[in-house]
Amino acid sequence: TQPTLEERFVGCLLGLAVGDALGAHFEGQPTAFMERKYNSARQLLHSPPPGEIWYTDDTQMAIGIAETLVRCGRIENSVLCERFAENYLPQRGYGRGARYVLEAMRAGHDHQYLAETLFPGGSFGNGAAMRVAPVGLMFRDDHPTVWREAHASSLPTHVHPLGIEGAQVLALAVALASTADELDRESFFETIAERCTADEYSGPLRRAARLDHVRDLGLFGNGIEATASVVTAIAAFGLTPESYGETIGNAILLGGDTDTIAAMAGAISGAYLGVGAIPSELLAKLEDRKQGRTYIDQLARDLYRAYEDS
Ligand code: 8NA
Ligand code: MG
Ligand code: MG
Ligand code: MG
Repeated sequence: TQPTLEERFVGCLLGLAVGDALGAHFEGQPTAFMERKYNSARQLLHSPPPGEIWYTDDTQMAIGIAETLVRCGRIENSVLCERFAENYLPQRGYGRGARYVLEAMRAGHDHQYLAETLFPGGSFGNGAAMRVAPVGLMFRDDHPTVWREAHASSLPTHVHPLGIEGAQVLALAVALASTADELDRESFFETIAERCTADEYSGPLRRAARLDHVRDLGLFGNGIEATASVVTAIAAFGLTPESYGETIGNAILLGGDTDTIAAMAGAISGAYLGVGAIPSELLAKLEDRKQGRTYIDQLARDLYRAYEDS
């Protein structure tokens, strides 16, 4: 049976958080280490780390975006910055540039100038893409709006065209996944690729449509640059659309930026399959204080209601 749309909203946000929190255990590990430790995604999923799993900046910032959409119905820059700054906890593990920008935001300093000058041309890290999934849900019926609002959601920290387009690509993947009843892989990848302006995305997206073995997933990259992680996450989903666990497991087995790639892949998979597809043992391990599991579940339902009312 198909998940309801509300279950897809919840699946997307909790799928993002669980991918992030499980992936965070392996962040920065070389691929070879992961391959020695685990034979398969299934094995990784069946022997998760003991105790609670804690999410990182990826989920924390996705929460800020969802809160903004619930409150405003669109990306309102000042509200988004307020949510990012208020939610900011350095121990969640933010990117180097993001940390400077968010600390300036929090202190009431000129954070936009920093975002534009810290790196030449702005940041092309995957930080805009890792948090953008709620935008894909909210504007799922209207691709040009997904593209425009994903752009707006990037600007507080990521002004580099490749950082922005990475977020646009990921948001559109979420929008399409939340709409599909049975994934047509070819048209899924083509619909995203044809909206891209950067060959760095359209080329790999078209190759990902033809990916047929998990051993080739790593060819799309496992780094913190948006161009080395966004298509990887979408490709992990495209390889095993029927399984949330295999999707995030395969993403994590790549090593490198595991929390972020699994967060992005988990958000798409959850939007497609609904919250019921997230293994309950994993979901039960997700931290549940303050803005934890219960909060994220409710936030996703609030976002669903905001979507229905729009
Ligand atoms: P960001 O904007 O600081 O970008 C991340 C990194 O990408 C930067 O620190 C640079 O090394 C590099 N970079 C980005 N743009 C440029 C450029 N124009 N020229 C040269 N180098 C550039 O942060 P972000 O929000 O994009 O990063 C997201 C990542 O940070 C995610 O993986 C997330 O999980 C987090 N992260 C956390 C830890 C941790 O401390 N646990 C480690 C790595 C990443
Ligand atoms: Mg992180
Ligand atoms: Mg990361
Ligand atoms: Mg309506």
